[in-house]
Amino acid sequence: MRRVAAHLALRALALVSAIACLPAGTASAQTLKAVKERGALSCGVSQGVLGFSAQDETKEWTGIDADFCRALAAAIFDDASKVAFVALSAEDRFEALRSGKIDVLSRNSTWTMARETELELLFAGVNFYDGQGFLVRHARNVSSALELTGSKVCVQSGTTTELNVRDYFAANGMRYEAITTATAEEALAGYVEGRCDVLTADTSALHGERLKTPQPADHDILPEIISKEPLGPAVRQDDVQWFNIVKWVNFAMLDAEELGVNSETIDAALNSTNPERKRLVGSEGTFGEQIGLTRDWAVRIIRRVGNYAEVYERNIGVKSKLGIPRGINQLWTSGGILYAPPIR
Ligand SMILES: N[C@@H](CCC(=O)N[C@@H](CS)C(=O)NCC(=O)O)C(=O)O
Repeated sequence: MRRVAAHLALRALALVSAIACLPAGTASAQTLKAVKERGALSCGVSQGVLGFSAQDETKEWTGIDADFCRALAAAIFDDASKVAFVALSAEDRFEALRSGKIDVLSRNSTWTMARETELELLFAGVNFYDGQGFLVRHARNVSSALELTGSKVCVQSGTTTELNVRDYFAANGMRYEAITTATAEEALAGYVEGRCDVLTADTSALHGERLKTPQPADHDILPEIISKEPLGPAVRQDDVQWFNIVKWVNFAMLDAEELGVNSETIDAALNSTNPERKRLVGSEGTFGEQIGLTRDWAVRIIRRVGNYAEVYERNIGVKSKLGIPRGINQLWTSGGILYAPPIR
């Protein structure tokens, strides 16, 4: 009896020390393995926000968030097409991530404290600094949001938008009636069909929604930006390796822009003697291996998807249909606030 008890105690001790000796992160490093075994990344996107994640006429997903999914797939598989896009409403997105239905959420989602503390998620960075605005008919003759008292405001549920509009009207002592809808499509229909006289959303999204109205030129985005909406990819809290992969894929695209490395100059960059470029492309150091990827992880991203500027310009930049200038989404070296830590 005593020998059995001693044996059990020894086994328990061995188990405890085995767990204690595991390198940090190993026990939870499941997501990358699961993605590789599945052969595709499961990436949560929106149901259709132009420039961010929306299907084009050929059902191809486009936008900076869709391209971020592709950048992750490129880093992992050296193939940007290995993405299963999962379209999610604002209400459903976080549960889809928490339950494991998706590996990462790349869907115009604002990094807030409660989404990390209450929903137990982690934002891996910011790929667009946005802010909330208002769209109104030009014919209404309004030039400031402070003139909107008494308005019916269309807004989507499950968003920060819904909370900010409440704060804004209360703070300014103004009345309004919220017409809350489950989808962006219904919110826009409510606005176009006159059930509400104002549409509120992230300003970048309003540019896209305006393009969907019958006469875009008949609608104005008011000058007030009433909130901070740092948008970026989110992951679960249980896998530090995966968190680092998602975080550094975003940073690599920004660092590549800063170092002047893009999809056209990537081959030349492989022979660069500049120390920062060498670390980016992996001709020096083992940074990719350290996050569970390959030495050429960033090369794969840049070659197959592009650096941040390329992704921005083709999806939302001034030459795209949306035509949104870089503004604060310039790199810090050009007067903006995008600043990625160094690869070193
Ligand atoms: N950034 C805000 C708003 C995000 C959001 O869901 N905006 C709506 C309004 S444009 C949207 O993307 N709808 C598209 C959809 O539900 O698929 C948040 O994270 O709560």
